[in-house]
Formats: sequence, structure tokens, C-alpha cells
Amino acid sequence: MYGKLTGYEKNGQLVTIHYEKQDMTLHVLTPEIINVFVPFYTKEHRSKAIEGNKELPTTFRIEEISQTGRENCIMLTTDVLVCKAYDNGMIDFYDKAGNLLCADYRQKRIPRFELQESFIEFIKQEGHEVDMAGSMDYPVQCVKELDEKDCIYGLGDKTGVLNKRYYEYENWNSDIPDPHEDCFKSLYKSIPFFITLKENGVYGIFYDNTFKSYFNFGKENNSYYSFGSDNGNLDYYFIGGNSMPDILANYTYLTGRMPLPQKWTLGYHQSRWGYDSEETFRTLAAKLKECRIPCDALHFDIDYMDHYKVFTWNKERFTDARTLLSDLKAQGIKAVTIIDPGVKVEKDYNMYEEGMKNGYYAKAPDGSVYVNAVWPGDAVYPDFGNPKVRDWWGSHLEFYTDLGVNGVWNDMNEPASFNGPLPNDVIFTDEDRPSTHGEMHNVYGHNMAKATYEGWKKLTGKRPFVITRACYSGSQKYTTAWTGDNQSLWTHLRMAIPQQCNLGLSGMAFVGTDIGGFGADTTPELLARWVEVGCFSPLFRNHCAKGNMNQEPWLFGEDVLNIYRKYVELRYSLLPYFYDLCRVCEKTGLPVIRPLVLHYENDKNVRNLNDEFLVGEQLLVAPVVEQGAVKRMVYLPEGIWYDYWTNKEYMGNQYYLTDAPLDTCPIFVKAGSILPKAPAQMYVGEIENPELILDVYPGCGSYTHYQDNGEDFAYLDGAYNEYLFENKGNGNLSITRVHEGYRDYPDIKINYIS
Ligand code: MIG
Repeated sequence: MYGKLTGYEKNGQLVTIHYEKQDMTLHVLTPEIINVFVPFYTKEHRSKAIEGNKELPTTFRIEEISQTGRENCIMLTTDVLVCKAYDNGMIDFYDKAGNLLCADYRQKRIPRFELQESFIEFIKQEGHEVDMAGSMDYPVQCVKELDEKDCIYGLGDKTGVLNKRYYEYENWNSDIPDPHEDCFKSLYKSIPFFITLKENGVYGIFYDNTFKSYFNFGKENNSYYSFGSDNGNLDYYFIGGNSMPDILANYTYLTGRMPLPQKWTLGYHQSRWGYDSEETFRTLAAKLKECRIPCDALHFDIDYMDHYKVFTWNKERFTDARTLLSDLKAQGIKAVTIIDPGVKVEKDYNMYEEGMKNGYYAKAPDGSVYVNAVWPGDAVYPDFGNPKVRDWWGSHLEFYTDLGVNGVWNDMNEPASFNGPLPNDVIFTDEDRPSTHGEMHNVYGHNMAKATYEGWKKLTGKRPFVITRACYSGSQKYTTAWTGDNQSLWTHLRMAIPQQCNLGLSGMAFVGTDIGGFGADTTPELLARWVEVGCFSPLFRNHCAKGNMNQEPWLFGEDVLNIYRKYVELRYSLLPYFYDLCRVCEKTGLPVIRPLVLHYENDKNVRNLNDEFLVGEQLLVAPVVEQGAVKRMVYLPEGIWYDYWTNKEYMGNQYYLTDAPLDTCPIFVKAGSILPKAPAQMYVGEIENPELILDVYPGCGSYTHYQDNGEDFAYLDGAYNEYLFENKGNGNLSITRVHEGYRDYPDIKINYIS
């Protein structure tokens, strides 16, 4: 396809490699990030994930290397990476010390197994599916070498285990109501970023292509992996660094980081599809207080709307939404409303009419407005890739802000459709040029989130709280996410851990699962175990489907209610810690929930650890995710750890069998930790200016704590406090305020753990 290397041209940090048939560019963005680009589809990148110019002034050397008997190559050397371009578009990356990190695969592809046509027909008879997609060639594609020990992480919300080695996936945002199984190739989100952890080294690849894409991580053959797409450019970023956190910092430098959320969004949220009247919400608020379950938000699912028309409120069942919301707020409870993209086709409905008049909906290839169906029946699809449509949608959010709504939950934005999938040739817009569904599908949710974030920010001046189901790389700048329609199954509780860890490794740090499970019916035990995991998710929400058993915590007996309360209270006590972790994420891209491998990448025991996770660096959670289990094996990595409940000391690098009766989620605190905590509250802000409590663990360590008003953007102008706590061991803690810009705590109580 490329032919022989014929030379190169350097233009600033952009190097064009000339081949006989097809040029390729290598763009040195930073010493650690090099972009590889071949303009198969458009001349420019047209990234939806990366905004602004990310090139940092970087010095690098470029040499043409020709040795007799060996292939010529062009070699680029930064302070961190070496990139060599050879004949036929082959590109290899090395670290500074000359260790090979990633090489293009040059041999003939050999699928591990090939089926004969006749046999395929034979086994299909009973309904077995035969899927050969994994070993196909795609119009845009890269095949890279794999080492025996390579592990692969990231790729967003995919099902299955933490380490994606030996599995294949597809990026095509999909709303599939069947129980999400490990064999699913795609779910709601498309995040074409992964980290390859080698025996000796680590790198990341961000493959910025929004068309339907395919990833095969050694399933086809153990000695190579591939990524490719149906269309678009070959456009990927090779990301180097010393460690997994470095790679993540670089990826989020490119695609952006989660901005600090409002503090209340880290509280508990109660939801259900089917809460359909003013009375229901008032009763819920009362019941939460009666059962002493702290709560910050109630979610309004599609039932609040008039005939499922977005930007409307059902006047019969909610005679006075404004008063309802202000009464809830008086009790500390905020309202989050669902908004779907599909707009009902209905004469005189303002959203429909306005959008039609302005040409804001996606069109069929013949130029007529494209109609499919969702909840309201026939519906049209706002063309969110068009900046005018985003502005229009964003300004209409005033309907919600004016009533006192505090956050938006974007659903169905894959986009979902009831009358079959949208054809690939439906016409959408990509900013200033016409595009197609095939190109814009995977960024539909992303652009809807962007519209929502920007509109909400303009209207309220507060940090917007947006939740989305579908997204693309970079969506973390605009929205939080939940993992969609899981089910009340133990397998789905188990999946919640690697899924959230991989989302975090893909830049999406503010995530959560539907606690208790969305579809199917939960059990008392499952709900109890789920809240023990869910209370550590940044998005802490119990939600379930209409048509299933109700799932509020008080419906499963006194014991379960007490367990539930224990973990909601645990979350509220740890809110300062969660808030600090959000601040860390905003600065570094490190997620809140982290797989152990992120901090202990040299420890082989954690590379495939699916049922434990870290919250920040200080807490290790080893929940029970097996029905009936009351003990579990816990692996603790190097160092000394303390049982959160008993303070018992454990040496790391070992496995332990721990007690875990139904009311106990095993949690361990790293030696030297300083855990910032808050006094009990029924909602964030119940106590006007709460004291800070510091649990100080044996050992040495330091910790940076952040404090601000938890609501708006004043912190960007310095309205915040930052404290440095230093634990020097033996009951010796120093506190320094390193930045002063906000009111101080009335008191800081120190609690030495021994
Ligand atoms: O499945 O709005 O994932 O959370 O409750 C139907 C109703 C559409 C899907 C979402 C779910 C929500 C439901 N929606």
C-alpha cells in the first residue's frame, strides 16, 4: 500500500514520510506523544476527542539510517521515545534505552483457527452463531506485535475481564437489552484507547477513528494484535511514559480530564424507571428520612414527561413540578431529570417545530428529515455534530434550570432506535461539513453531552452535572457516565469491577453501575453486596427498571436496610476523600476507582485481578461478589495494610482468607495513610461548615487535601484551600495550608489509628 521509503520532509514538529505510493505523517506532540496519520478519508484530523492544539515545543532528532544489507529507516528521537519508520509504512517504537515497545507486525497473518464454509453451514443448523469477524482485514488497519507477557487494559466499558489480552471487541455504541455477557463485543461506549503493559515497559495507543472499529488483542493469533475500522483515517497516537499513571496522564492531556464536579453529586442517588407522580417523590423523600438513609438526589426517569416528549412535564401527575422540586430541595434533595435525544414528531410541539424549521434534525439521503421511533413513537434525531444544534439544545435546557432541576441524565444517545438501526448513510453534520451516521454514530452521545454541559454551564454558572450512557474518548470533559442496563445478576455485580476500572483507565473517572441491577429482580443478599461495591463508585445510584421488583433499600428487611445504611454512611463519611480524588483526577487524569495494576504494575499477582480495586491510593476494597460467600481471599500488594473495620495489621505481597459476613465488605488502608473524613450528614451541606476529621494510620506518608465551595467555578480563580498533611509516624502529623482562598474548617480533628 505504501511501497518503499523514499525520503522525508520536516516542517516544525511535523515529519512527512514519503513512500512510493502513500505518504504518512509523524507528528511529535510532546516528548511522549507521537501521532501517526495517513489521510485516507480527510486531509485533516477532525478529532472529536481532542480540542485545541496539543503540540508542546519539543526538541527531537531526525536521521536517515541506511546500512548495507538492511532496510533503510527514518529515525525520530525525543527525550523519551524513538520512532523508526521503514518501508511499507512499518513503524516501530522504542524507549530511550533502546528497548522495543511496539513494532508493526510484518509476517503473514495466521488466524489461530479457520473454519471451512461447509462446516459453518453445518453448525449453524442448531442456531449456533459463527463469527469470523475477528480475523478479517479492514479498510483502515494496523497490526502490531504482541509479546508473550503483554497485558492490555482500557477500551472503555467493554464486558468481561480487566485484562483484554486474548479478547476481541468492537466500537459501535449499542443499546442491547439482553444481559450483557462476556462475549458481547460492544456496549454503549466507544473509547478507542488502550494501555499495553509489557514485562518491561508500558505504552498506550489512542486510535482516533469514530467509524465502526475492531480490536483483536491476540485472539486471532497470540503473536500480534490489531485495530482497524470500516472507514476513516489511520490516525493514532503512540503514548509513552514511565508507568501506567504516566500513560494515563498523557492520554488525558490529549483528550481532556474530568472537571471537578459539584460536591453533592458525590452523594447517594435514588432512582427507578416508574417513579411517576409528585406523590411518589414526596413519599420517597419521607421514607429516606424515616429510614435514615442519607440522600442527595432523586432521579426523574421518562415518566415525568408528557407523552415522552423531552422538555415537557406531565401536568396531570405532576401538577406543580416547581413546588415539588423546591420542597425536595428544602430537605436537601436535588432533582436529576432524564433527557433523551429523540424528539417526538408532533405538530405544534415546540422542539419539533423549531428544529424542523431550522433544519436541526438528521436527514435521509434524499434530503427529507429522517424518522425512526423511540419512546414517544415516531421521532427525529437532533444533529448534535452541528454547533448550532448544540447551542439550540443547550439554551432550551432553561426549561429545566428554571424549574429548579440540578442535573441532566442523557439516555438513549447511542442513538437508540426502535425501528431498526439508523442506516449508515443518514446525513449528520461534523461541525462545518456534511457527514454520515457511519462517521458520527459513535460520537452522538459525546456531542449531546457537550451540548448539555455547555448549555447548563451558561445557564447556571455552576459545574454542570451530566450523566450519559453513550460516549467517545474525551467525553470526560463534559459528562459522567453509568454503565447502562445491567441486570440483577451476580455476574453483573462481578463485572462492575473490571468495567469501572477499565473506564477509569480510559479517562472516564466519574462512573457507576445501577446498584441492585437494572433489569431482572434483585435479592436481599445481592442488593447488600452491591451497595458494598457501589458505595465506592463516584456515581452512587440505585436504579432499576419498570416492570421489575422495586429496589429501594427498605424493601428487603431490617438487616439489609441496616447494611445499606452502613455503606451509605461510610460513603458520606468519606466524601472529603472522594472529593480530593476528583481534584486529583482533574489535575492528573488518575481515576477514583483504580485497578491494583495501576499502582503496582510490577506485581504479577495483580495484572489479572478482577475482584479487588483501589479507591485512590489509600484504600483497597475486596468486596464479596459471590452468592453465599462469607469469607474471601484477599491479595494485598507490597507494604503494610490495616483492616478498615478492625485496624488489624497485615503484611503485603500475600494472600489472606478474610471474614466477610453479609454486613462486611473487606476494606484495607495503606500504612501511612491520612484519610480525610466528614461528620455524619443526611445530605451534602446539611452542616453548613463541617469540621474535618483525619484518620491517621501508622507509618509515614503525605496527603494533599482540597476544599472549596463545591459548586461553581470560583476555584479556578483561586477560591480554594489546599492543605498538605504530613504523617511522620508515631502520632506526629503536621498540617500546612499551602493555598488559602476559602473559609477554613471550624476544626480539624485528628484521630490516630493504632
Ligand atoms: O430501557 O428511560 O438505560 O436507565 O431507566 C429504556 C427508561 C430506556 C434505558 C436506560 C434506563 C432507563 C430507561 N431507558
